[in-house]
Amino acid sequence: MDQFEKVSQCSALHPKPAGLVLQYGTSGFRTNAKELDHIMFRMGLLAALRSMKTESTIGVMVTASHNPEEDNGVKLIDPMGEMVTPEWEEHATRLANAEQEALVMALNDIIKMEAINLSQDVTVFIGKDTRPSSKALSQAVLDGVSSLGGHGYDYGLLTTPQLHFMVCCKNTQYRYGTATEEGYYKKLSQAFIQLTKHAPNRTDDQKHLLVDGANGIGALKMREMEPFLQKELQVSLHNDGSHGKLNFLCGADYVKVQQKPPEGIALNAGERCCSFDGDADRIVYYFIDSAGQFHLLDGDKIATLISTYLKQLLTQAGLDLQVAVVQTAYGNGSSTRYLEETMKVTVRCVKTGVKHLHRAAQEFDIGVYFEANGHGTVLFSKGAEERIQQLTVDPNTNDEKKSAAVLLENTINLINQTVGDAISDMLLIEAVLAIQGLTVQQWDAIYTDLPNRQLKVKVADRCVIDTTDAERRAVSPTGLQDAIDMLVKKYQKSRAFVRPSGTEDVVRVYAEADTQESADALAHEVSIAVYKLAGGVGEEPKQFH
Ligand code: G16
Repeated sequence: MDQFEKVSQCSALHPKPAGLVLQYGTSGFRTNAKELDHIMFRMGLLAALRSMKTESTIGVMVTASHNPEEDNGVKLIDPMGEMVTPEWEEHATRLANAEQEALVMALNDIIKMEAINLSQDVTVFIGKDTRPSSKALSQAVLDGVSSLGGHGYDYGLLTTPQLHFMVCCKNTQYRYGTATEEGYYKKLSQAFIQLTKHAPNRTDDQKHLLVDGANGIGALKMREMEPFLQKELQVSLHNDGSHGKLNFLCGADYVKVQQKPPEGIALNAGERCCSFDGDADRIVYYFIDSAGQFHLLDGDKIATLISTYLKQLLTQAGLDLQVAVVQTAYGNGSSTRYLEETMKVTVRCVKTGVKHLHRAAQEFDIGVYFEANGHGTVLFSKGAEERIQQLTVDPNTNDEKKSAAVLLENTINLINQTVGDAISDMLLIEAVLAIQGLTVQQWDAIYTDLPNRQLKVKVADRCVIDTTDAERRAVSPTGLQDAIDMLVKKYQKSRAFVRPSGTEDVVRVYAEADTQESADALAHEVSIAVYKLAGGVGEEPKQFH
């Protein structure tokens, strides 16, 4: 039987519902798990082709991250652990939407377009999150890989960033680390322990952290990692999946959007707490002050903390490397102003989706990228890493410079440069706070966020909204941007934008202004404009409570 016959036969076991069309979104395909069996089989096929084309190991992660438990999705991982390229996203959409009888033809089109040598070996690493649907869906991926004669390795339960890490380790012949979970835990924990040696007098309070695991995979993996940390970080794990529902009233997305602590954690005033999302690639920090007020330290505050720390070390080491911060339209206006005006770092604004931030960050010596929702990491160019490394071994370097270079080297080892990683980011933040002797309150006080609000609007077809200028302006439907401009003018220090979500069937609305009341009112008014001008369905949007 030739390969295509085998694909035909196997795909009949994973049939596509006729007429169903799904788009490759912000981070891959994502929808109700019941609609995904054929998508997973086909992404197995695509990963096999990508492996042939790149002559490398490719990753496929079965997860819907922050979405509710009944959803699922798939993220494809390229050889260096980054997201697949835009051209291959198009191939993914074509393959996903080919009707059953046209699948082999669609496959052949990609093979021809990419000039793929079908005799090439195929290796695909597969991971999954804790959703009940993930087991069967990852089997569908494996079926897709094997129907093209490839080897699929099922690593079972993993966080998304662990799989990115392992793919990168494998393809760099283990220069990046060992391609196992243990390799991941060892690399990160050793770097963390080295860094905390520079903060020798940490108290028990400083070593203690509350973690909300979103009832997801991050909680399981945090528990596995704890022994490697040798009590240098003592975690109280909540929402660990033992009873609550995934992402329900907890997790990074809930905390960021609702601007309140998750259920399932009793917070004492001043206690440091962080929340992961469902696949542990996002993190936000927060605390309650003595007056009971909630303080959120989101991706913008994380980017500020880390870039300040890196800039100080570079100055101390005498290295003239350029640090830039990459944000999206959701970046709080105060953070952008602080970064540009006070810290004098270059700030770049790109479209939502870590794939866009990652590419922009690669253009700098050191690119710190974070979405406000807590999704991000730091990238060091090869040249920057080499210069730091040289300084650690140069006999002519003075002690102060050498010590800064060693800190930078350990910092690089602690960071998962392949993608945003809640566990790696958490350890980095803990290390930076310790080294700089900062409390969470002092970190929070670096600048004050402009009050803001995010809302969702249901419309018949969210694709009617098209945007430009890194999603800050809507070009369709007609009249929507004019309406937003008029509404924004009513408030002080105000800004608002709308964009179709790439992970949920909604339009997202963001507004910020000088007071919370104004931000809430503006977000509500913009939501109504979206509802009226972009085909809203169901009840008219209500103000946030
Ligand atoms: C994914 C992407 C993020 C993005 C988020 C929301 O996160 O990786 O970059 O910010 O979706 O996207 P949207 O607003 O288009 O729905 P995750 O953590 O859900 O994979």
